[in-house]
This record gives sequence, C-alpha cells and structure tokens, in this order.
Amino acid sequence: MSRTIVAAAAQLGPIARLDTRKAVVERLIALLGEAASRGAELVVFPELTLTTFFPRWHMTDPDEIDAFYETEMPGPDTRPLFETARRLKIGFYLGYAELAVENGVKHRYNTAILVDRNGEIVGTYRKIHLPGWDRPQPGRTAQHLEKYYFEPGNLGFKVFETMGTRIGMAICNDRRWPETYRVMALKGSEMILVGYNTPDDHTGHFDFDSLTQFHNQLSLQAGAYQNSNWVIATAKAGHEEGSNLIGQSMIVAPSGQIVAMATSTADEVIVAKCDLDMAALYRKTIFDFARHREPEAYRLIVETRGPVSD
Ligand code: CDV
Repeated sequence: MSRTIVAAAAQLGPIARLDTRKAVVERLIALLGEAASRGAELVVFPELTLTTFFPRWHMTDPDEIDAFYETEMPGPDTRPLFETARRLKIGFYLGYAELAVENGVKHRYNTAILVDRNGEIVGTYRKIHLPGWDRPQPGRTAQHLEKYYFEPGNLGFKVFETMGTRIGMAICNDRRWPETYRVMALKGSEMILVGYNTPDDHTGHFDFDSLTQFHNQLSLQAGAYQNSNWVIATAKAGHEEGSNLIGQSMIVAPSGQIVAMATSTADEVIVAKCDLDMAALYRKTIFDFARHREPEAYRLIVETRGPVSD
C-alpha cells in the first residue's frame, strides 16, 4: 500500500509595513481553511510570513527593529493559527523572524517551525544561507540586509519524523545550494519544505534578474530530483512596499516534475497528493547513495568555503 500525504503551499500576496500580525494571521487562517477543504494534511507558509520583508530597509532604532521579531511561538497573535490547525487536524510550516535568548544573550534568526496535526511544534530550523549584506550598499535602490538582521542558523539541517514521513526544512536562499538538500536526503528526508521571498531585482543586472523565475524553478526541480525528495516551496509574492516578489509557489515530485504551481502573485493555495514511496524509488536506483556516492572525491566541499586553486 502506498504512503501518501496531501500537501499544500499557501502562498501569500504582499504584506504592507503597517499591516498588523492579527490581520496577517487572519489571512493565514483563511488559507488553512481552504487547504483543509481541499484535503490538505500539511500546509507550507512562506519565509518571514508574519510581516513585510523588512530586510529591504536599513533600520537603526532597536525598538523599530524588534517590532518585526517574535519572542515566543505561539504568541498572543499567532495562537489562533495553532488552534485552527489543531481543530482542522492539519500540520504546517511557518517562517518568522525569531528573537531568541540563548545563555542570557540575544540572538536573531530567520526561522521556520514545523507544527504537527495536534498543534505541537515538532521541529525548528534557522536559516543557514543568509544572502545580501551586513550593511547598506551605496547606490543600490533595493537593499537586502539579511546579514545585518540575522545570524546564520545554529541548528544545522535536521530531519523530523512526523506525520507519517521524514521532513526537512530550508528557507529561501538555502534552496539554491545543493548542500542543503543533500544533507537532509542523506538523513533520509522524503519531503523538504521551503518558504521564500524573492525580489526580481536582487543582482541589479537586468540580464541576471530577468532569469529570477527560471532560477527558482531550476533550483527547486534540481534539488528534488537529485535528492529524490518532494519539495513544497511557498512564496510571499507580489508588489510589496516597492519591491516585486516573484510567486511561482510549487510542489515538485522526486522525479523533478512540477505537479502544481501558483498562477497568481496573491494569496493562493495549491495542493498535491504526494506519494512518499516515490522518494524511495529513485533512492533504490539512480540515486542509491550508499552504492554510488564517492565522498572521498567531495572532501573540498566541507573543507573550504570559497574557490581554491588545484
Ligand atoms: N530571502 C531570500 O533569501 N532571498 C534571496 C534573494 C535575495 C536572492 C533568494 O535566494 O531568493
């Protein structure tokens, strides 16, 4: 008997700077309801779901900055989402800015949690590949200051056994790095969940930026196929505070085929029934890691960050 899970990507249209958490959570609850009515058992929301994508601005006032972070999860504003999910018996992935106190020291992470069908947090991931800069770049109209607002995640790429499958998490820029998927696939993941905010002006070079959507598909399809995983990827999309965020939320099978894709840049749910045994199929054949991988030849990947001369 095949094992299946009905998964949904719950894409969000733009969130304005002045939109309240309460208003955003109401939108999330509506999306959760629609996903449930279409049979979904697991819903993936975007990266930094609860606010506008604030790393586009350089803020210096600590109070202004802190207002974008969550200090508890669930908190008063997000609890209704957890309660609705529990009532609907639906699991979810939620990205948010996390302000954590570890050993008495404040840390800021770009975080995603995995919540099971009982409304319990069963996994936490903190974004490892932070794009952009740690200070504003002169001459750029669009800043991308994730290295200013966040530290690299300190939890590694874990895989969580839950909801009848093995789930890994990644956040936005992580999806472009093959290492992201491979580490989780080696740990036996069958599904990788990804939330993202991808502006179409990141490099500032038209020839590259015009390929933003192609690179989104390329990364997600390659990651799914080369690692024999389902990939559920969800965008925050549309014209948000002067920035154009691509949509293209999608569900990709372990074959690399896109089985569902959003057609708008607004709030939109896409759903697919995912056959989890499809992941095993490729792992027994072309991507039988134990039989075909040659780790000795890959040493450099973990020994160095950047290019080396041979
Ligand atoms: N939020 C992101 O990580 N965005 C990056 C952009 C800036 C390139 C991405 O990889 O989509």
